Amino acid sequence: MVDLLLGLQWGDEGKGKIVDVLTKDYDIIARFQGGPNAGHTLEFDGIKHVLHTIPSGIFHKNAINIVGNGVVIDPVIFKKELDNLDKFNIDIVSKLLISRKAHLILPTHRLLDAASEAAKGKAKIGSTLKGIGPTYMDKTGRNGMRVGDLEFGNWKKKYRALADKHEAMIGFYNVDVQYNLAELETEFFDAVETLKKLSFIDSEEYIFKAQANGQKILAEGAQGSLLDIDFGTYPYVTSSNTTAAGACTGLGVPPNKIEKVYGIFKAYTTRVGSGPFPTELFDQDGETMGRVGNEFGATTGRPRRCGWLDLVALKYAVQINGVTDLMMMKSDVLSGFDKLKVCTAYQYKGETIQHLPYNIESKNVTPVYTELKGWAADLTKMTKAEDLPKALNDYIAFLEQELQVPIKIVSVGPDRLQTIRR
Ligand code: 2SA
Ligand code: MG
Repeated sequence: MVDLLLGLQWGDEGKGKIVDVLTKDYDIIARFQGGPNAGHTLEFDGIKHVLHTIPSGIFHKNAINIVGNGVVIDPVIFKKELDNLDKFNIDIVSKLLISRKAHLILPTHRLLDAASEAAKGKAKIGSTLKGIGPTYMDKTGRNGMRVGDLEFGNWKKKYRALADKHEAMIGFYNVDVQYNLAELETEFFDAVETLKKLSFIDSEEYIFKAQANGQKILAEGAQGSLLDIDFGTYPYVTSSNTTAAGACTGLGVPPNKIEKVYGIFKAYTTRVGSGPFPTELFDQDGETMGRVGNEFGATTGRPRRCGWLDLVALKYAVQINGVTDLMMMKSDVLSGFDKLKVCTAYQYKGETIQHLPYNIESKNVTPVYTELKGWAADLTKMTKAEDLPKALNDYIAFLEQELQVPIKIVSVGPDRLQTIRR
Protein backbone atom coordinates (compact mmCIF):
# COMPACT_ATOMS: atom_id res chain seq x y z
CA MET A 1 0.00 0.00 0.00
CA VAL A 2 0.95 3.61 -0.45
CA ASP A 3 0.53 6.39 2.10
CA LEU A 4 0.64 10.04 1.13
CA LEU A 5 2.01 12.99 3.01
CA LEU A 6 0.84 16.39 1.84
CA GLY A 7 0.98 20.02 2.85
CA LEU A 8 -2.47 21.51 3.40
CA GLN A 9 -1.62 25.21 3.25
CA TRP A 10 0.71 27.26 1.03
CA GLY A 11 3.75 25.07 1.59
CA ASP A 12 6.41 25.02 4.32
CA GLU A 13 4.17 23.12 6.71
CA GLY A 14 7.07 20.92 7.81
CA LYS A 15 6.72 18.00 5.42
CA GLY A 16 10.46 17.29 5.36
CA LYS A 17 10.61 16.89 9.11
CA ILE A 18 7.64 14.53 9.25
CA VAL A 19 8.81 12.37 6.34
CA ASP A 20 12.11 12.04 8.15
CA VAL A 21 10.29 11.04 11.36
CA LEU A 22 8.06 8.51 9.55
CA THR A 23 10.70 7.01 7.23
CA LYS A 24 11.61 4.21 9.60
CA ASP A 25 8.13 2.74 8.99
CA TYR A 26 8.58 2.72 5.17
CA ASP A 27 10.72 0.95 2.60
CA ILE A 28 10.40 3.60 -0.09
CA ILE A 29 10.04 7.39 0.00
CA ALA A 30 8.98 8.94 -3.31
CA ARG A 31 8.61 12.52 -4.50
CA PHE A 32 5.83 12.90 -7.09
CA GLN A 33 5.70 16.57 -8.15
CA GLY A 34 7.45 19.90 -7.94
CA GLY A 35 11.19 20.29 -8.16
CA PRO A 36 13.90 22.49 -6.73
CA ASN A 37 11.32 25.13 -5.82
CA ALA A 38 10.72 22.96 -2.73
CA GLY A 39 12.75 23.42 0.42
CA HIS A 40 12.33 20.54 2.84
CA THR A 41 14.08 21.14 6.13
CA LEU A 42 15.18 18.30 8.43
CA GLU A 43 16.92 18.64 11.77
CA PHE A 44 18.62 15.96 13.83
CA ASP A 45 21.82 15.56 15.87
CA GLY A 46 22.06 19.33 15.99
CA ILE A 47 22.40 19.69 12.20
CA LYS A 48 19.90 21.30 9.83
CA HIS A 49 19.56 19.93 6.29
CA VAL A 50 17.62 21.47 3.42
CA LEU A 51 16.59 19.21 0.54
CA HIS A 52 15.07 20.47 -2.72
CA THR A 53 14.66 17.57 -5.13
CA ILE A 54 15.93 14.62 -3.13
CA PRO A 55 13.27 12.88 -0.99
CA SER A 56 13.44 13.42 2.76
CA GLY A 57 14.12 9.73 3.50
CA ILE A 58 17.68 9.97 2.26
CA PHE A 59 19.30 10.05 5.72
CA HIS A 60 17.84 6.71 6.79
CA LYS A 61 19.95 3.59 6.26
CA ASN A 62 17.40 1.33 4.66
CA ALA A 63 14.94 3.49 2.77
CA ILE A 64 15.01 3.68 -1.02
CA ASN A 65 14.31 7.21 -2.28
CA ILE A 66 12.62 7.75 -5.63
CA VAL A 67 12.31 10.93 -7.67
CA GLY A 68 9.12 10.17 -9.57
CA ASN A 69 8.00 10.99 -13.11
CA GLY A 70 5.94 13.97 -11.91
CA VAL A 71 9.01 15.79 -10.61
CA VAL A 72 11.06 18.30 -12.61
CA ILE A 73 14.82 18.09 -12.10
CA ASP A 74 17.45 20.76 -12.51
CA PRO A 75 20.74 18.85 -12.83
CA VAL A 76 22.67 21.88 -11.56
CA ILE A 77 20.74 22.12 -8.30
CA PHE A 78 20.62 18.35 -8.02
CA LYS A 79 24.40 18.19 -8.20
CA LYS A 80 24.67 20.78 -5.41
CA GLU A 81 22.33 18.72 -3.27
CA LEU A 82 24.45 15.64 -3.89
CA ASP A 83 27.60 17.58 -3.02
CA ASN A 84 26.02 18.59 0.30
CA LEU A 85 25.34 14.92 1.05
CA ASP A 86 28.93 13.88 0.32
CA LYS A 87 30.05 13.99 3.94
CA PHE A 88 27.30 11.62 5.09
CA ASN A 89 28.63 8.58 3.23
CA ILE A 90 25.27 7.68 1.75
CA ASP A 91 25.29 5.02 -0.95
CA ILE A 92 23.54 7.34 -3.40
CA VAL A 93 23.67 5.04 -6.42
CA SER A 94 21.68 2.29 -4.72
CA LYS A 95 19.52 4.46 -2.44
CA LEU A 96 18.42 7.20 -4.82
CA LEU A 97 16.55 6.24 -7.98
CA ILE A 98 15.31 8.61 -10.65
CA SER A 99 12.40 8.16 -13.02
CA ARG A 100 13.35 8.24 -16.68
CA LYS A 101 10.08 10.09 -17.25
CA ALA A 102 10.91 13.03 -14.98
CA HIS A 103 11.38 16.23 -16.98
CA LEU A 104 14.57 18.27 -17.03
CA ILE A 105 14.82 21.94 -16.16
CA LEU A 106 17.18 23.58 -18.66
CA PRO A 107 19.07 26.81 -17.94
CA THR A 108 16.78 28.55 -20.42
CA HIS A 109 13.72 27.42 -18.44
CA ARG A 110 15.09 29.41 -15.52
CA LEU A 111 15.65 32.41 -17.77
CA LEU A 112 12.12 32.12 -19.14
CA ASP A 113 10.78 32.05 -15.58
CA ALA A 114 12.65 35.29 -14.86
CA ALA A 115 11.46 36.90 -18.11
CA SER A 116 7.84 35.89 -17.49
CA GLU A 117 7.93 37.30 -13.95
CA ALA A 118 9.61 40.54 -15.11
CA ALA A 119 6.97 40.96 -17.82
CA LYS A 120 4.18 40.57 -15.26
CA GLY A 121 5.58 43.42 -13.16
CA LYS A 122 3.39 44.05 -10.12
CA ALA A 123 1.21 41.05 -10.95
CA LYS A 124 4.14 38.64 -10.71
CA ILE A 125 3.48 35.23 -9.16
CA GLY A 126 6.46 35.48 -6.84
CA SER A 127 7.91 32.31 -8.32
CA THR A 128 11.08 30.84 -6.87
CA LEU A 129 12.69 31.50 -10.31
CA LYS A 130 13.77 27.87 -10.56
CA GLY A 131 12.18 27.41 -13.99
CA ILE A 132 9.28 25.34 -12.68
CA GLY A 133 6.46 26.93 -14.72
CA PRO A 134 8.27 26.90 -18.10
CA THR A 135 9.39 23.28 -17.59
CA TYR A 136 5.86 22.06 -16.89
CA MET A 137 4.68 24.15 -19.87
CA ASP A 138 7.08 22.23 -22.09
CA LYS A 139 5.92 18.98 -20.52
CA THR A 140 2.22 19.55 -21.21
CA GLY A 141 3.08 21.22 -24.53
CA ARG A 142 4.87 17.98 -25.47
CA ASN A 143 8.21 19.66 -26.07
CA GLY A 144 10.07 18.72 -22.90
CA MET A 145 13.28 16.83 -22.33
CA ARG A 146 13.20 13.91 -19.96
CA VAL A 147 15.83 12.22 -17.83
CA GLY A 148 15.58 9.12 -20.05
CA ASP A 149 16.63 11.20 -23.09
CA LEU A 150 20.09 11.46 -21.53
CA GLU A 151 20.60 7.76 -22.18
CA PHE A 152 20.50 8.38 -25.93
CA GLY A 153 23.37 9.73 -28.01
CA ASN A 154 21.44 12.54 -29.66
CA TRP A 155 20.22 14.31 -26.53
CA LYS A 156 22.41 17.37 -27.09
CA LYS A 157 20.74 17.96 -30.44
CA LYS A 158 17.36 17.89 -28.75
CA TYR A 159 18.72 20.17 -26.05
CA ARG A 160 20.03 22.71 -28.60
CA ALA A 161 16.74 22.90 -30.49
CA LEU A 162 14.78 23.50 -27.30
CA ALA A 163 17.27 26.00 -25.87
CA ASP A 164 17.31 27.96 -29.15
CA LYS A 165 13.54 28.14 -29.11
CA HIS A 166 13.63 29.36 -25.51
CA GLU A 167 16.12 32.10 -26.42
CA ALA A 168 13.80 33.36 -29.12
CA MET A 169 10.95 33.35 -26.59
CA ILE A 170 13.02 35.30 -24.06
CA GLY A 171 13.56 37.93 -26.76
CA PHE A 172 9.84 38.04 -27.33
CA TYR A 173 9.19 39.01 -23.69
CA ASN A 174 11.16 42.19 -24.33
CA VAL A 175 12.37 42.58 -20.74
CA ASP A 176 15.81 43.09 -19.31
CA VAL A 177 17.11 39.63 -18.41
CA GLN A 178 20.91 39.51 -18.35
CA TYR A 179 22.59 36.18 -18.91
CA ASN A 180 25.58 34.36 -20.27
CA LEU A 181 24.19 31.21 -21.80
CA ALA A 182 27.57 29.68 -22.61
CA GLU A 183 28.49 29.83 -18.91
CA LEU A 184 25.15 28.40 -17.83
CA GLU A 185 25.48 25.59 -20.35
CA THR A 186 28.96 24.60 -19.20
CA GLU A 187 27.60 24.26 -15.68
CA PHE A 188 24.52 22.37 -16.97
CA PHE A 189 26.43 19.87 -19.10
CA ASP A 190 28.82 19.23 -16.25
CA ALA A 191 25.92 18.59 -13.88
CA VAL A 192 24.25 16.29 -16.42
CA GLU A 193 27.35 14.08 -16.32
CA THR A 194 26.93 13.78 -12.54
CA LEU A 195 23.23 13.02 -12.91
CA LYS A 196 24.05 10.29 -15.43
CA LYS A 197 26.05 8.42 -12.79
CA LEU A 198 22.83 7.81 -10.85
CA SER A 199 20.32 5.01 -11.41
CA PHE A 200 17.58 5.87 -13.89
CA ILE A 201 14.54 3.60 -13.59
CA ASP A 202 11.00 3.12 -14.86
CA SER A 203 9.71 4.19 -11.49
CA GLU A 204 6.11 3.08 -12.03
CA GLU A 205 7.36 -0.47 -12.76
CA TYR A 206 9.59 -0.34 -9.71
CA ILE A 207 6.68 0.76 -7.57
CA PHE A 208 4.31 -1.92 -8.96
CA LYS A 209 6.87 -4.58 -8.05
CA ALA A 210 7.52 -3.09 -4.64
CA GLN A 211 3.79 -3.12 -3.93
CA ALA A 212 3.51 -6.73 -5.06
CA ASN A 213 6.33 -7.58 -2.65
CA GLY A 214 4.49 -5.95 0.24
CA GLN A 215 6.85 -3.02 0.59
CA LYS A 216 5.56 0.14 2.24
CA ILE A 217 5.72 3.33 0.23
CA LEU A 218 5.38 6.92 1.40
CA ALA A 219 4.71 9.56 -1.25
CA GLU A 220 6.15 12.92 -0.18
CA GLY A 221 4.34 16.00 -1.46
CA ALA A 222 5.99 19.36 -2.06
CA GLN A 223 4.50 22.88 -1.76
CA GLY A 224 0.92 22.88 -0.45
CA SER A 225 -2.67 22.23 -1.49
CA LEU A 226 -3.46 25.93 -1.92
CA LEU A 227 -0.63 26.12 -4.48
CA ASP A 228 -2.18 23.31 -6.56
CA ILE A 229 -2.43 24.22 -10.25
CA ASP A 230 -6.16 23.28 -10.31
CA PHE A 231 -7.41 23.84 -6.77
CA GLY A 232 -5.08 26.51 -5.45
CA THR A 233 -5.42 30.29 -5.53
CA TYR A 234 -4.84 30.47 -9.31
CA PRO A 235 -2.85 32.08 -10.90
CA TYR A 236 -0.80 32.46 -7.70
CA VAL A 237 0.03 28.77 -7.60
CA THR A 238 2.79 26.42 -8.69
CA SER A 239 2.56 24.43 -11.93
CA SER A 240 1.86 20.94 -10.59
CA ASN A 241 -0.88 19.06 -8.75
CA THR A 242 0.24 19.26 -5.15
CA THR A 243 -2.87 17.44 -3.93
CA ALA A 244 -3.48 13.70 -3.49
CA ALA A 245 -4.31 13.12 -7.16
CA GLY A 246 -0.81 14.31 -8.06
CA ALA A 247 0.63 11.19 -6.42
CA CYS A 248 -1.36 9.00 -8.83
CA THR A 249 -0.07 10.76 -11.95
CA GLY A 250 3.34 11.61 -10.53
CA LEU A 251 4.23 8.05 -9.54
CA GLY A 252 1.80 5.77 -11.33
CA VAL A 253 0.03 4.81 -8.12
CA PRO A 254 -3.60 3.70 -8.65
CA PRO A 255 -6.10 5.53 -6.39
CA ASN A 256 -7.35 2.32 -4.78
CA LYS A 257 -3.85 1.55 -3.51
CA ILE A 258 -3.70 4.71 -1.40
CA GLU A 259 -4.29 4.04 2.26
CA LYS A 260 -3.41 6.85 4.63
CA VAL A 261 -3.36 10.48 3.63
CA TYR A 262 -1.35 12.46 6.15
CA GLY A 263 -2.22 16.14 6.02
CA ILE A 264 0.30 18.54 7.50
CA PHE A 265 -0.53 22.05 8.61
CA LYS A 266 1.04 24.76 10.72
CA ALA A 267 -0.79 25.89 13.87
CA TYR A 268 -0.94 29.26 12.07
CA THR A 269 -0.56 30.10 8.37
CA THR A 270 2.30 31.30 6.17
CA ARG A 271 2.66 32.10 2.51
CA VAL A 272 5.72 33.04 0.46
CA GLY A 273 5.27 34.68 -2.93
CA SER A 274 2.29 36.74 -4.10
CA GLY A 275 -1.43 35.98 -3.96
CA PRO A 276 -4.45 36.11 -1.67
CA PHE A 277 -4.02 35.35 2.03
CA PRO A 278 -7.18 36.35 3.92
CA THR A 279 -5.84 35.89 7.47
CA GLU A 280 -2.52 37.63 6.81
CA LEU A 281 -1.34 39.84 9.68
CA PHE A 282 0.50 43.12 9.29
CA ASP A 283 0.85 43.77 13.02
CA GLN A 284 2.98 42.74 15.98
CA ASP A 285 1.38 39.27 16.10
CA GLY A 286 2.40 38.51 12.52
CA GLU A 287 5.86 39.86 13.19
CA THR A 288 6.15 37.59 16.27
CA MET A 289 5.12 34.49 14.29
CA GLY A 290 7.71 35.25 11.61
CA ARG A 291 10.47 35.88 14.12
CA VAL A 292 9.78 33.02 16.52
CA GLY A 293 8.93 30.64 13.68
CA ASN A 294 12.00 31.72 11.70
CA GLU A 295 9.76 32.10 8.67
CA PHE A 296 12.09 32.50 5.71
CA GLY A 297 11.94 30.58 2.42
CA ALA A 298 14.16 27.52 2.61
CA THR A 299 15.02 27.88 -1.09
CA THR A 300 15.04 31.63 -1.72
CA GLY A 301 15.44 33.05 1.79
CA ARG A 302 12.43 35.33 1.22
CA PRO A 303 10.53 36.32 4.39
CA ARG A 304 7.24 34.41 4.59
CA ARG A 305 3.98 36.28 5.18
CA CYS A 306 2.31 35.15 8.43
CA GLY A 307 -1.26 35.03 9.75
CA TRP A 308 -3.80 33.15 11.85
CA LEU A 309 -4.99 29.67 11.06
CA ASP A 310 -7.56 29.68 8.26
CA LEU A 311 -10.01 26.82 8.83
CA VAL A 312 -12.06 27.62 5.73
CA ALA A 313 -9.02 26.98 3.57
CA LEU A 314 -7.83 24.07 5.70
CA LYS A 315 -11.21 22.31 5.51
CA TYR A 316 -11.13 22.66 1.74
CA ALA A 317 -7.66 21.08 1.62
CA VAL A 318 -8.79 18.24 3.91
CA GLN A 319 -11.68 17.54 1.54
CA ILE A 320 -9.70 17.73 -1.73
CA ASN A 321 -7.08 15.35 -0.37
CA GLY A 322 -9.25 12.97 1.65
CA VAL A 323 -7.02 13.46 4.67
CA THR A 324 -7.18 10.60 7.19
CA ASP A 325 -4.64 11.85 9.75
CA LEU A 326 -3.69 15.41 10.59
CA MET A 327 -0.37 16.65 11.88
CA MET A 328 -0.08 20.07 13.47
CA MET A 329 3.32 21.69 13.15
CA LYS A 330 5.06 24.59 14.88
CA SER A 331 2.69 24.59 17.87
CA ASP A 332 5.59 25.92 19.94
CA VAL A 333 5.61 29.15 17.92
CA LEU A 334 2.18 30.07 19.34
CA SER A 335 3.35 29.87 22.97
CA GLY A 336 3.03 33.24 24.67
CA PHE A 337 0.05 34.63 22.77
CA ASP A 338 -2.74 35.65 25.20
CA LYS A 339 -5.45 34.92 22.68
CA LEU A 340 -5.39 32.91 19.48
CA LYS A 341 -7.65 33.55 16.55
CA VAL A 342 -8.92 30.94 14.12
CA CYS A 343 -10.78 31.93 10.96
CA THR A 344 -14.01 29.91 10.66
CA ALA A 345 -15.79 31.83 7.89
CA TYR A 346 -15.35 34.71 5.47
CA GLN A 347 -17.39 37.87 4.96
CA TYR A 348 -17.75 38.10 1.21
CA LYS A 349 -20.00 40.53 -0.67
CA GLY A 350 -22.07 41.12 2.48
CA GLU A 351 -22.57 37.43 3.17
CA THR A 352 -20.94 34.99 5.58
CA ILE A 353 -19.55 32.08 3.60
CA GLN A 354 -17.61 28.95 4.49
CA HIS A 355 -15.90 28.18 1.22
CA LEU A 356 -13.18 29.74 -0.93
CA PRO A 357 -14.85 32.02 -3.47
CA TYR A 358 -13.73 31.74 -7.11
CA ASN A 359 -12.25 35.23 -7.22
CA ILE A 360 -10.71 35.16 -3.77
CA GLU A 361 -8.60 38.23 -3.15
CA SER A 362 -7.41 39.42 0.22
CA LYS A 363 -9.30 42.69 -0.26
CA ASN A 364 -12.72 41.14 -1.01
CA VAL A 365 -12.65 38.56 1.78
CA THR A 366 -12.76 39.46 5.49
CA PRO A 367 -12.06 36.64 7.93
CA VAL A 368 -14.56 35.88 10.71
CA TYR A 369 -12.60 34.77 13.74
CA THR A 370 -13.27 32.56 16.74
CA GLU A 371 -11.03 33.46 19.70
CA LEU A 372 -9.40 30.81 21.82
CA LYS A 373 -7.23 31.05 24.90
CA GLY A 374 -3.48 30.97 24.41
CA TRP A 375 -0.87 29.20 26.54
CA ALA A 376 2.38 30.45 28.01
CA ALA A 377 4.26 27.20 28.55
CA ASP A 378 7.40 26.46 26.52
CA LEU A 379 6.49 23.31 24.57
CA THR A 380 9.89 22.63 23.08
CA LYS A 381 11.07 20.22 25.82
CA MET A 382 7.78 18.32 26.02
CA THR A 383 7.77 14.71 24.88
CA LYS A 384 4.34 13.30 25.82
CA ALA A 385 0.76 14.23 24.95
CA GLU A 386 0.01 14.38 28.71
CA ASP A 387 2.48 17.25 29.10
CA LEU A 388 0.64 19.57 26.71
CA PRO A 389 -1.09 22.57 28.39
CA LYS A 390 -4.88 22.61 28.64
CA ALA A 391 -5.28 25.59 26.34
CA LEU A 392 -3.36 23.78 23.60
CA ASN A 393 -5.50 20.67 24.08
CA ASP A 394 -8.57 22.90 23.76
CA TYR A 395 -7.13 24.41 20.56
CA ILE A 396 -6.56 20.90 19.17
CA ALA A 397 -10.02 19.72 20.21
CA PHE A 398 -11.60 22.75 18.50
CA LEU A 399 -9.76 22.01 15.24
CA GLU A 400 -10.61 18.31 15.34
CA GLN A 401 -14.27 19.18 15.89
CA GLU A 402 -14.26 21.58 12.93
CA LEU A 403 -12.25 19.37 10.59
CA GLN A 404 -13.63 15.99 11.68
CA VAL A 405 -10.19 14.38 11.32
CA PRO A 406 -7.93 13.41 14.25
CA ILE A 407 -4.69 15.30 14.90
CA LYS A 408 -2.19 12.47 15.39
CA ILE A 409 1.04 14.38 15.66
CA VAL A 410 1.80 17.68 17.37
CA SER A 411 5.21 19.08 16.54
CA VAL A 412 6.85 21.26 19.20
CA GLY A 413 10.13 22.14 17.51
CA PRO A 414 12.21 21.51 14.40
CA ASP A 415 14.15 18.50 15.70
CA ARG A 416 13.13 14.91 14.96
CA LEU A 417 12.76 14.37 18.72
CA GLN A 418 10.36 17.30 19.20
CA THR A 419 7.43 15.26 17.91
CA ILE A 420 4.49 14.26 20.10
CA ARG A 421 2.18 11.45 19.00
CA ARG A 422 -1.43 11.37 20.19
P1 2SA B 1 7.15 28.32 -8.53
O1 2SA B 1 8.60 28.58 -8.25
O2 2SA B 1 6.77 28.57 -9.96
O3 2SA B 1 6.68 26.98 -8.05
O4 2SA B 1 6.36 29.43 -7.68
C1 2SA B 1 4.97 29.56 -7.76
C2 2SA B 1 4.36 29.83 -6.42
O5 2SA B 1 4.55 28.70 -5.56
C3 2SA B 1 5.21 29.12 -4.38
N1 2SA B 1 6.15 28.11 -3.93
C4 2SA B 1 6.39 27.86 -2.65
N2 2SA B 1 5.76 28.28 -1.53
C5 2SA B 1 6.29 27.84 -0.36
N3 2SA B 1 7.42 27.08 -0.24
C6 2SA B 1 8.06 26.67 -1.35
N4 2SA B 1 9.32 26.22 -1.28
C7 2SA B 1 10.40 27.11 -0.71
C8 2SA B 1 10.46 26.92 0.79
C9 2SA B 1 10.13 28.54 -1.15
C10 2SA B 1 11.22 29.58 -0.92
O6 2SA B 1 10.42 25.77 1.22
O7 2SA B 1 10.50 27.88 1.56
O8 2SA B 1 12.31 29.31 -0.46
O9 2SA B 1 10.93 30.75 -1.25
C11 2SA B 1 7.52 27.00 -2.63
N5 2SA B 1 7.87 26.72 -3.88
C12 2SA B 1 7.02 27.40 -4.68
C13 2SA B 1 5.97 30.38 -4.78
O10 2SA B 1 6.31 31.19 -3.66
C14 2SA B 1 4.99 31.04 -5.71
O11 2SA B 1 4.00 31.70 -4.96
MG1 MG C 1 9.57 24.48 2.35
